[in-house]
Amino acid sequence: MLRFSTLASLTLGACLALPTAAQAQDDITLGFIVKKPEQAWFINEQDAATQLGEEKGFDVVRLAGEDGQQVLSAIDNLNSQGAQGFVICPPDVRLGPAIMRRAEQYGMKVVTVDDRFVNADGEPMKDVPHLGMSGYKIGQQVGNAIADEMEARGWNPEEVAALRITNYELPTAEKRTDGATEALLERGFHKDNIFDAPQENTDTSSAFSAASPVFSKNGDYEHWVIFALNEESVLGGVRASEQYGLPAEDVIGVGINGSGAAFAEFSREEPTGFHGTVAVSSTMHGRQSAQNLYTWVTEGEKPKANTETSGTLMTRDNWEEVRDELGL
Ligand code: FCA
Repeated sequence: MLRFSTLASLTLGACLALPTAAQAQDDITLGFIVKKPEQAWFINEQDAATQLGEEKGFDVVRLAGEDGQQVLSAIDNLNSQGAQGFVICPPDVRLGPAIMRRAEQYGMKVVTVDDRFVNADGEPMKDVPHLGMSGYKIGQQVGNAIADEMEARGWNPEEVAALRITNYELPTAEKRTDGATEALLERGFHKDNIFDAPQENTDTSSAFSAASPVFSKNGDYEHWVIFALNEESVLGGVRASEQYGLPAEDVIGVGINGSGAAFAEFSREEPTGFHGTVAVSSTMHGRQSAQNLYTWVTEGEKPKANTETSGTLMTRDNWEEVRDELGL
């Protein structure tokens, strides 16, 4: 009796084990690592990827990678969870080669979102599929939106200064502020009236610190325009202009992203110097990059080397409409 039941349970165990093992082969786990896990843009990207996973039946592990060490631990962590690959917006694009080495050790597939890896020569790592904004074009939209609003307010370009918050270590940031600069110059902005505030990071506090001294050193200008790689940074500039004592009607800040940071600003009772932002669908960025990786893992089809997305100007007047159109 004892023997029979042992045998029976062994047989039963083997039967149960079979489907589990077969299923394990189909189980897909993908990581989604972001450089700024507290920013609405990245929360939304991770949410969208998680949602796609729920629809398609794969797991998404959301991780923070705020510096190189944290990214490498995140990859180790993913490996211990059996992940087949990950989407990443790296904290520093120059970490690309180190990140790829670690991922290759584990046989993981990698796609980048938003910020594209560069190699030791500073060139994009073209063999790692990427999805990101069309930085220069979106920058031009920013410049034109500022120029339109300057005209609407009847400002004389001679009396207008620009606070350009820059981040030249991040190629997409450089393209965005270059695009905005070119558009402004084409629209008659005075080159000598542009003042740089190099930020150390891509967030509001680093922009605020970079911007404050620029206002105090250039007190002669009546009107200011503000642009940067993203709206978080433009908001840092706007907060610095307020602290310096500039009224909202003398400031035109235009950002990029169209995330919760902009919605909160547009929802304030009184308008601020934050005039608008070029909104891009973070929902689409998160969903599409996860989809690309999933297709690669499950069907072996490597995604396109580079996908560039476009944007729509969002202001206090239309932000809810644009938000809904972009599925934000
Ligand atoms: C960069 C910026 C983010 C967002 C993203 C698309 O990573 O830091 O704010 O604009 O590109």
